[in-house]
Amino acid sequence: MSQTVFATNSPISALAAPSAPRMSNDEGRSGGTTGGPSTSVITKVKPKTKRPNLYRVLILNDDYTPMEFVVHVLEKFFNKDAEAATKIMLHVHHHGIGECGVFTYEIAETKVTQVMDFARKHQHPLQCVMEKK
Ligand code: TYC
Repeated sequence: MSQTVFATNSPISALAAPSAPRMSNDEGRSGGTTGGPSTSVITKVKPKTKRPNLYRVLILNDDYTPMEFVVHVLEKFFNKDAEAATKIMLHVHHHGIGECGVFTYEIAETKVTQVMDFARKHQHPLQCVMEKK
């Protein structure tokens, strides 16, 4: 009687040994009572940490939104100090578009919604978008 024991590739075994080759062990298991042949299967446990997709949040220039409002938006939603916020605002003013920050999908989406809602509430046409990096 032989028994093949397959090592699992479960998250638990991955945690226990992130990259070491693992060999199953069939010693001492039932099913080998006749002393017949036994086999082992070696499985390589692949480290499986995935980097998240990242998204740029961008603001667009327009002719009507006051510069001070854009600076305020950058301070309020993107944690920029006055100097960094002013620099970004002027970049957008001169080049048409500029980066507020880089975030995972859900955070980027939330920032875009927050900025768009805030701009609408104050009746400014400021546009904010996200793009995959
Ligand atoms: N161009 C605007 C003005 O002259 C200022 C501005 C800057 C607007 C950046 C939007 O994303 C923007 N008042």
